[in-house]
Amino acid sequence: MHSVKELNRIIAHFNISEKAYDFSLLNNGLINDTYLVTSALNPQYILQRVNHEVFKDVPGLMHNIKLVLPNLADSDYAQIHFITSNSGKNYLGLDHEYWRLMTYIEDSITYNKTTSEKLSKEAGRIIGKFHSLLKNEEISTYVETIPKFHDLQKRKLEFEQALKNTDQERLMIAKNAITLAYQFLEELYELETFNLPQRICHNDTKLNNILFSTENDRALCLIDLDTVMSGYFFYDFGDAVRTIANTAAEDEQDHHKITFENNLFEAFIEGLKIHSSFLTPEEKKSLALGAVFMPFLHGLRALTDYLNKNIYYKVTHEKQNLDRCLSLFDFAHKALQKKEYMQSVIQAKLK
Ligand code: GN1
Ligand code: MG
Repeated sequence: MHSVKELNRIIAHFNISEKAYDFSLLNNGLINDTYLVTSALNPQYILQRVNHEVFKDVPGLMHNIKLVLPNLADSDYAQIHFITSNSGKNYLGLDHEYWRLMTYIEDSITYNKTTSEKLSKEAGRIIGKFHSLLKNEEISTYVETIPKFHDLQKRKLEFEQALKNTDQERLMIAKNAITLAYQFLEELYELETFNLPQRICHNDTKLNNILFSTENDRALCLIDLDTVMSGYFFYDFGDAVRTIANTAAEDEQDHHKITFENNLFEAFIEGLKIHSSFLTPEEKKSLALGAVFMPFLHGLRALTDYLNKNIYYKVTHEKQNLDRCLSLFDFAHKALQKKEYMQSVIQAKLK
């Protein structure tokens, strides 16, 4: 946590009018530090310190954001502007840290979970919109800022490395989760057999990365463009489904509360349908398994981090990564039971 004095010193390096600003920490992300910047009680900007332990190539990441934004300039998609720093870049490098300043979109809100079909449908619509605006992007002009970010083999290797390095106590406590991880790995190899196009993806399309209007519940745009780079559409699909069809928190310990809600899933597909003409038949076939894959992959990463003593994600308690893993595995299991159902909904609606 930075002091107001420090934050004012940082913000002074950006091309904005000089005022005394106030800052409040927004606690949603697990990686970066995000502050809401206000003046005279009015929200004005979002200031972020980018975690360069996680994002090893911040200039590359900001290059990707610069490339992607003009494509998203559409009357039906809200625009986020990055304020230039006094060196003319869309970020500031200062004392070995990286900062960026973005415009605040008024009358907007994010949700960690929802039971609303309207919001679920809107989430599907905006993700389809994002992809249809980017469908012609030249993949090779984007930097792969976290190589193989959602690659199963990479995450499996990291998990096995963590198993070797961890202590006996953690191995005992995580015993169930480790057994479950190996069972899922068997299930998911099928995904590697699909022939899918690489796309510029958001790569972190959980519900709380979608901005909604407070006035009419319309989805405005996707936020958190840190992981915009190449990927497969089922990544963005699966990340959305795991946070929309499931109304429980990512680290919910009471697994009875973790459910796969058919009505929210169907509403999401209804919304996606509006902008789904870019999808290939093979991509459509990959989606149901994608909704199992993404919660599993995030669960595996959380388990790996638990075994590594919480060096990657911010945690509020020692076992939070393990709780997150078990909750995500539980949802992955519930999604797997709905695989045929998901396939039939997708087939019927995304023609
Ligand atoms: C991390 O910090 P945040 O919430 O934007 C993670 C995502 C996970 C998410 C879990 C770069 O994102 O992959 O889905 O936590 N981002 C990175 O909620 O690892
Ligand atoms: Mg993110």
